[in-house]
Amino acid sequence: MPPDISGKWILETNDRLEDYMKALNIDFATRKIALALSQTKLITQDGDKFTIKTCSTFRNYEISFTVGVEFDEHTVGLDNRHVKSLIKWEGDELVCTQTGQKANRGWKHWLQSEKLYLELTCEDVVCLQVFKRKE
Ligand code: VLZ
Repeated sequence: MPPDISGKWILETNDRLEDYMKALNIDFATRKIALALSQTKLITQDGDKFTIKTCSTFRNYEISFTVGVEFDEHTVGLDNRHVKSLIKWEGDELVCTQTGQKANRGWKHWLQSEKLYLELTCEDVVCLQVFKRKE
């Protein structure tokens, strides 16, 4: 059984988010706002079907997918690119590959000591976010 990452998660720490946003060519103003704000992840998980909502007071971003089924992702409000996204379980890690203009792009989620981890990768930049459960 894969781990259950569903729930409401609040950002606790952020490492290299600005570099990740720069690698995606996200503009200066958006980067400064995004860095200053907290983020909340709202995740629903029903078997292989997921919805992940990344929420802030500034902007929200949502994806829905089925594990193992590639889909067209348009990163509206982030870098506004079109990528082909494929998400799979690799052991206990939920791993996304985003194929498109940017090399080595993707993310992974995993649980570790009650925390939700997210590694966001683009080119040579790896951003690490740690979330804790929100009551
Ligand atoms: O999450 O890829 O949980 O889509 C920076 C946010 C990047 C800028 C966030 C501020 C990327 C706007 C989130 C707030 C919405 C991401 C995936 C894994 C699911």
